[in-house]
Amino acid sequence: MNPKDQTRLSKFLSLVLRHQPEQVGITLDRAGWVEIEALLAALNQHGCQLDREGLDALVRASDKQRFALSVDGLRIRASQGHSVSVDLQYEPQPPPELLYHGTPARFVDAIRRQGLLKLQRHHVHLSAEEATAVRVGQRRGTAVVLTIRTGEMRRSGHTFYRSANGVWLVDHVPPQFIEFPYPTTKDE
Ligand code: HQG
Repeated sequence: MNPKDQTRLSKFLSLVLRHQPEQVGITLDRAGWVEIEALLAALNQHGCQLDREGLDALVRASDKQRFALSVDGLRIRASQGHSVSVDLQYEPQPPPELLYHGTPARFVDAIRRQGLLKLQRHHVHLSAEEATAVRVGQRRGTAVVLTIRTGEMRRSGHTFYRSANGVWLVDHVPPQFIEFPYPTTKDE
């Protein structure tokens, strides 16, 4: 499969496994898993040619390891990013002292007032690497990287989780724990 087709398929798989399983007529279990056989049959019925080998290649190639296979290799789920109601059952974990969040410059004013909100997702997503935060913010415009005092947040009672692919997850980041770069610009 060429890289362009692989990206297109990976995006569609993210859509199905995180947001709209009903698009291909499947349901996820409570922890977000689906039987691979059922998924492939459903995808093929909806005009998406993919076999087990192709799926395995796609899972391996995902730059952010977006998808996880069950230990027995029979089921698959997205590791994070859901809007459908699932409980991924990650154990709480102490975060490093600082984590990063990349956002487009135009959201910064609202974030100063409200902190980081999870909006449609189940959690606010934070990364350990600044470079990752830049990439996330750049998806929608000029990226501003916020530094989050996550150690301090944890000591004040906030619970953190880490997804199978290394994304840090938390319910909300109140503004007092956010360091904003200065000056921030609204230019896009
Ligand atoms: C912003 C991708 C205004 C927030 C990425 C973000 C990530 C606010 C946007 C993953 C706000 C939500 C998640 C507030 C937060 N006012 N804007 N109070 N609080 N925001 O996509 O973190 O490729 O739901 O800054 O790489 O951008 O899909 O979250 O800009 O890991 O695997 O509202 O999605 O991964 O956007 O991205 P999102 P995100 P995948």
